[in-house]
Amino acid sequence: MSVSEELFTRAKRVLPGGVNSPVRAFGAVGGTPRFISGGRGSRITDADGAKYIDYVCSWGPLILGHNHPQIREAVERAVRRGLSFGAPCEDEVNLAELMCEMVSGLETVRMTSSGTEAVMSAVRVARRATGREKLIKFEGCYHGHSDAMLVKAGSGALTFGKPDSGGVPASSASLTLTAGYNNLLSVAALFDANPREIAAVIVEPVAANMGVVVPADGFLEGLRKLCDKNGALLIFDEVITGFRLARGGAQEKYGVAADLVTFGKIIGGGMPVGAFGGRRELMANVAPLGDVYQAGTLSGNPVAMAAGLAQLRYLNENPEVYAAIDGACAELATAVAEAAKRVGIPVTINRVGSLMTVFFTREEVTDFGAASRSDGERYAAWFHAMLRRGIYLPPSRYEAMFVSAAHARRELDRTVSAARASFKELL
Ligand code: HOZ
Repeated sequence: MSVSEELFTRAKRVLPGGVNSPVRAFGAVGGTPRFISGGRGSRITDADGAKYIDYVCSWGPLILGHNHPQIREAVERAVRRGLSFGAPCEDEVNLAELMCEMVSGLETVRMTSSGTEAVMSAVRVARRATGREKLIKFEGCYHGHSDAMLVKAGSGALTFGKPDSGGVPASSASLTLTAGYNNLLSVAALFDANPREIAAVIVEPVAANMGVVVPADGFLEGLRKLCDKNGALLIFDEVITGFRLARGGAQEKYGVAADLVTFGKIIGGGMPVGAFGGRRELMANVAPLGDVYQAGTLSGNPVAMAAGLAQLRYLNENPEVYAAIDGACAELATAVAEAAKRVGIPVTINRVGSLMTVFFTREEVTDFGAASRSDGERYAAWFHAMLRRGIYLPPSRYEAMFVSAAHARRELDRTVSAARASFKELL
């Protein structure tokens, strides 16, 4: 029995399903999850000592790779000062200032401990500001696990075939209306059917929790117009895209301004952090300024703030990182597509910047329907064939692959040759 197998056996006795977040259980691909003992650069090592080139990168925050020296040193310095105060600290101001400098339209932010909390609170602000209760989200988009967002949700919910969660009161789910991603007509129809009732439209500007799905030309602009026309707020969930697609995230890349933006793990450099923010007058609804209650002992935690600040400072001072990781991911997507073509395996690869997904399908994947028609069994077989060759992919076809600044020529070449051999194994 491997160490990971032993640990998983023990874990299943004390953790539901042996994990603390469902996708990690390898339920969609089968087999035993690898328990990770360390990471450096693009590589992780499991409890049995096996090394992998990692394309999960903690689901996105590790844009500079694992254990980046500048972030580690910032954390070490912060730890020496203390772990948590439950009181304001300087780095939360520094981080908030830097975020507002990097993201246009962001005037005030509130730090949280996760993206889930950030979304939950942004939605509350939108409801308060508009005096309306209903929300529009998109089928296959994932915005964390608050009650209102577990309606036709992506990510782990989709991976385990439960886009609508148990335990969510029907009354709260009924306030969340779902539209089709890239389908503006479906959004317009919901506005028409619910006049002056929609508080906000929330969207992943690049969907990355049903696999990567690219926003069609005009989709995000169309949402902006529909929200303006109907007096609703537009919330961009940039938990994955924020500070990854560009310094200013998807808003900068696509030139569309949201009213409220949510951020996640990337602003913690690997530590548990989230945030939501937007225009000053909207955020003035948040306690203690306004009556939208939102709080957290570990919000603005000094160690997490130090890590996030070090990472964002690096990105701000070295903007060439973006061109480098986008180029690396583009090259990878092209080479993997060619490898599949050479052996006659139909794949559709969706990529935006340093995010990509390999869908086993002949169809274009522009929405949840197409993503779900891709071949999940083939993905699972490919996942394991790659894992055996030392490449760690997301253990679900409904998640994104993340390329970091530490994925250099050697890693890309190794990944492509592993992909070639793995595709052949699927024949
Ligand atoms: N839902 C997360 C990815 N979109 C996975 C979280 C985790 O398992 O760490």
